[in-house]
Parts: sequence; C-alpha cells; structure tokens
Amino acid sequence: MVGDSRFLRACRGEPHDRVPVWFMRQAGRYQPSYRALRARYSMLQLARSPKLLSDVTVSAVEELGVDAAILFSDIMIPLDGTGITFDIEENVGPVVAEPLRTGHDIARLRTFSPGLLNYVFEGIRLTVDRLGGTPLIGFSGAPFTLASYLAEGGPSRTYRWTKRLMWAEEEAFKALMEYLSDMVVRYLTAQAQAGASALQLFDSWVGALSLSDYRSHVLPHMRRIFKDLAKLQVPLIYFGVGAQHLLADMAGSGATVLGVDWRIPLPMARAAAGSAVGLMGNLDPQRLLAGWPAVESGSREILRSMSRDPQFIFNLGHGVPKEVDPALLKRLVSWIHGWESEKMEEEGY
Ligand code: 1CP
Repeated sequence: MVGDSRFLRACRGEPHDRVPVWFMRQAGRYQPSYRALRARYSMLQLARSPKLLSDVTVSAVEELGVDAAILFSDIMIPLDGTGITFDIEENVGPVVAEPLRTGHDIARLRTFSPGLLNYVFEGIRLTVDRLGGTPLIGFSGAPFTLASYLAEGGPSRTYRWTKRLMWAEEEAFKALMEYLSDMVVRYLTAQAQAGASALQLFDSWVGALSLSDYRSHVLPHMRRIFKDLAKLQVPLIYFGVGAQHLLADMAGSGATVLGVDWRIPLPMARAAAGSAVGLMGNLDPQRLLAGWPAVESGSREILRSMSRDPQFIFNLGHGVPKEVDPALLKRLVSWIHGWESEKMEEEGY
C-alpha cells in the first residue's frame, strides 16, 4: 500500500524501516533515457503529454530505486490554465513574453481554468497506475516564485521588478499573490484527486526576501494555501533555497515537511523549525560532480545527525545537476538504504 511506504510514513513522523530518499529533478538531462526523448520533443511537449510525462516520471524511479516519484512537469505549467504564454528556453529556463509589471497588467488576468490542465491530471492517473506501491509527489510553484518569473519575464538575480511591484504597488502585488494562491490551491487539489499522495510547493526564490518582507507579503498567502490544502489529508512539503532566515516562520505556515538547501546543517534547521514539522534535504548537489568520496562524506554527515529523526527525508539541497553520472546517484540511493546496517557494524553490534 502506498500509504505504508517509508516516504509517506516519514512525512507523517511514523516509524519506518529505512531513511527514505528521492531527488529534486530526478528526471532530467543527466539520464540518457531523458536525453533520448529530448532529442525528439521539447521539455514542454514532454510535460504536456500524459503518456510522455508519465514515461519520464516512472523511468527516474525505475532507474534510481528512489522511494518517491515526482510528477514530471515544471512550476510554470499551471499558467497554461491562465492564458499567460511562456516558453522554456534551452540553457535559460522559463521565459514570459509579456511580463506582468504593473497593476494594469495584473488587472487584466483571466479567470484560472483548471480544465485546461487535464493533461496533467490524466498523466497523474496513468503514472499512479504504473508506480504500484511508490508514492507520487505532485507539485506547484509557490506564489512568490511564480510571481517572480511573471514580473521579471525570466530568471533573475536581483528580482528588481518583483520587489518594485511589492513595495511600490502593494495592492497590485497582493492581488497577484491572491490570484496565484487560488490557482495553486485548485491545481494541487486536482492533482491529489487524480492520485498524487503528497504535494510539494517550490518557493525556490523566496530566500531573496528579508524576514520582514516575507512576513508581510508572502507568509499570509502560504498560510491560506496550506490551510485549504490540509483538507486533502496528504503531506504538504514546502521548499525554499537560501531561506535559512525564514525557516522558523515557514515552520508555522501549516506545511507538514520543510525542504531545506545545503547551506544550513540539518540539526540547526531542526532547532529553527521546531519538532512539529518534518525536514527534507540537504546534500549540496555540486558534491555529485566531485566524485564518490565527496558524496559519501557529505551524506554521512547528514545521516549521522538525522537518521534517528522520525520525520526526516533525504534529498539534495536543490536539483540534480545535468552533468551527474547516473551510476553515482544510484549508488547513493543504495548507500542510504544500507545505512542502518552500516551503522550497526560500526557500533560493533
Ligand atoms: O530542457 C530541459 O529538459 C529543461 C530542464 C528542465 C527540467 C528537466 C526545466 C526547465 N524544468 C524541468 C523539470 C522540472 N522543473 C521538474 C521535474 C521533476 C523532477 O524533479 O524530476 C521540477 C520539479 C521543476 C520545478 C522547477 N522549475 C523549479 C523549482 C525547483 C527548482 O529548481 O528550484 C523551478 C525554479 C523551475 C524553473 C525552471 N524550469 C527549467 C529551468 C532550467 C528552470 C530554472 C531556471 C532559473 O534558474 O530560474
């Protein structure tokens, strides 16, 4: 039963046999099977086809032996239900042709139509049938991170337009965050109804905000989202990058599990977040490009401090880099799954 899987048990803080592990961006360019598909289809063609998104999602699990699948999609995909057009450019990322930079732009947003995303929900149903006992994580971008792509028009280092909107047109920014929050709730609810057994919100760029701006302009929306999603009774994972200063507040957002990047040692994250939430993380993904000894020592430090924590899930601190050797990632999964016995040997049992 999916509900008894070690990943879902760990999310809920229930006893489980091994530390569960999965990786953000576990489906992607580092896999020869993914590159072969990408030779024929664009990233968006893969994500907009139920059959292909399901193939990509399932093959990552089969190739790695991880404890959870993550829907193959992108944080921009729910925008297909809004009429906003975007593309994913090679070596750049998401690009929005007509960025939303003023109250005027935001006032023209159309009503969100989840029906336009039926290909995602159909893809989830297909995937869940094929996965057997492995849980599927559905996901969405969180409103601030989505707002940043919409206002900037693409990836940014400064978040100039997003912050300008937030400070200079506070009401318009709030209206955009409310629009995106409604969208996220409806989109994730439909994913859970289609069979996703956990939901993750990627707030990848929220670390660009000060604690006080986070509290004023983002946290109220996140609380509302998690409150609405709590009705679904599935674990809710909330992930941010460079967000150590926000952890205590994120822990009070209503999320079940917090995803943390590599900058903060997990015991410090635990101290900041308290014991009511789970933690997921946080090997520096660049270690995967530095050879097995670097991977092993970083992972050992994480497991030594966290393997007895009842609500801990192993992951990277961010996505798998595209240059990674798949064999190394696979070795890491088996090594983590073997951890309990290794520890017992070390302790002379
Ligand atoms: O052509 C390709 O294959 C492009 C690479 C790629 C892939 C594999 C993009 C473009 N998106 C994806 C898939 C994807 N995106 C997944 C797949 C599921 C899995 O994890 O296996 C997920 C969860 C995402 C989510 C996503 N997209 C995030 C949140 C996670 C994170 O990395 O912080 C973000 C910020 C994006 C935007 C995005 N999409 C693609 C790129 C290159 C980027 C980042 C651009 C930037 O730096 O702003």
